Amino acid sequence: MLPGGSLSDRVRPWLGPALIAVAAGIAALAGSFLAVGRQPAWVVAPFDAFVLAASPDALIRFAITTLGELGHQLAFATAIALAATLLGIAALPGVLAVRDGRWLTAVVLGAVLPGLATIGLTATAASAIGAGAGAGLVLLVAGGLTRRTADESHSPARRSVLGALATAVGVGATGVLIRGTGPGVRAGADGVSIPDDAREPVRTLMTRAQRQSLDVDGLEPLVSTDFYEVDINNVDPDVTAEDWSLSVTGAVKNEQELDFAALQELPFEDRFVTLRCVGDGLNGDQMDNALWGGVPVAEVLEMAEPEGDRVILHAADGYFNDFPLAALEPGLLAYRMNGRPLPRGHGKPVRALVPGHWGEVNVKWLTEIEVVDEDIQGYWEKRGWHGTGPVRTVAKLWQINYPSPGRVELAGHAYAGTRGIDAVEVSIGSNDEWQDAELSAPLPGDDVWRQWRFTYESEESHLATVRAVDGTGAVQELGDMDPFPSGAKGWVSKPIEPKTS
Ligand SMILES: Nc1nc2c(c(=O)[nH]1)N[C@H]1C(S)=C(S)[C@@H](COP(=O)(O)O)O[C@H]1N2
Ligand SMILES: [Mo]
Repeated sequence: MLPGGSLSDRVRPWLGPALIAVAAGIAALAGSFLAVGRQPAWVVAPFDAFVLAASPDALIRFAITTLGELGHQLAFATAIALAATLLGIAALPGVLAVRDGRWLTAVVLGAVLPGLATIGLTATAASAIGAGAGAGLVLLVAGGLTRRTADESHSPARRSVLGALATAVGVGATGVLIRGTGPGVRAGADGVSIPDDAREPVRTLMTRAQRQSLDVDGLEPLVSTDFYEVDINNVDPDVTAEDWSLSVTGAVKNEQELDFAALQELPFEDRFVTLRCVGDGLNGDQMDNALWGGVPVAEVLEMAEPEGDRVILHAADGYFNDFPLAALEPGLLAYRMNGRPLPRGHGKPVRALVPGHWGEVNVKWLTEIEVVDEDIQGYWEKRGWHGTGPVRTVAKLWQINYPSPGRVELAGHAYAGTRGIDAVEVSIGSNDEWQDAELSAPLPGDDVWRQWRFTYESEESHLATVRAVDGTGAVQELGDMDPFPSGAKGWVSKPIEPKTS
């Protein structure tokens, strides 16, 4: 007999138990999901954090700039595979008991060990009970089918392996059916609708944004309907207002500790603020606007009396970022968004908004403002990004319409942080003749985007290019289109194919 043959003879008896263990692992993570949903207590969450911590920076950068959402999904799939493997290993003593025909022992071990592993990983009883029940159910089915076939070889029969896998799939499908696959709460899906119980200033400002939005087919209005989300988590922190507090520490005269009730006592402001990620592609869509409500950071800083000139903002997900205190001073501690409590995906209960700066310093799930007098490296700086400063100027070309033969409508949004947008210019065909686009009337605020629209006649294929001019008169920069490391530079160009009939 060939050596390969004998090897496969030695491997084969283990294949059944291994598959049952994998099924138990999958059912455990599915049971945990069924019990707690896509929450930090889900047993996959700690694996997700591990995958992120263990990934080389270059890989993370590639995932963010090149793969985008797919990068997140790959990391997530890795976390799920790791969780299933570890929980499967935990279930292995139970699986071996199935093989030995000790059904009851199998179910008890198969439930208790993955349950204990889950308690250890998440410190949450509900999650552990879900995991234990899922894995236990798989062993119950596998054991039942093994016993009934009374397999002489004591190797689990094919039907018990299939039964185990089917059970795992069943638990998983039930979880997805009941909990859905999205994040705990879909943020901003109904962002633009004004809540019935909206305060009067919110109603007025949101109505104004609706009225001032240019009427262009397919173009996002001035308050984003689907606000982008960028963060280091696949499972976002879930911090309740009751559990939240903010401390102001470090180089300050009076350290502060503020709970949510105390924050709500302080003066409140409604502000339109646009955010853009430094990783956003030149014509990408990681740029959005909302009406935020919260407390000016200055209120809290005044009580603390800072004695340093830089701050580190810390968050519940371990994220942190450092930048000049002067940039934070005009900022907002936001706890409302478009007339509703701040959604989980955008930093519930409180996030920082830093006027005119790249998204990454707008720390979500904010827990601490640490004043320092030295320059340290924040989360993304350690990974090679330079995204703690003011945003670059950009005009997006997000919509191309052909309303009638020979007629072309171009439109998009333009943003330059606190410099504001003075003009958007369009060039048709060549880059030496620029014409002014129509702009939406400015919304109140120092850090808000504008929409632009340009309509013209043409019957030939050509290239259209757009660029913005900021409030200081500076024209949008040309340069490296790659967002890494300090934001995409360049002008957006698109091929235009007018309808001729
Ligand atoms: N705690 C925390 N805050 C964070 C991040 C994060 O990963 N963790 N990501 C930052 C980045 S890179 C961006 S672009 C903005 C995005 O905010 P949004 O998800 O509300 O659009 O949040 C910033 N704040
Ligand atoms: Mo970002």
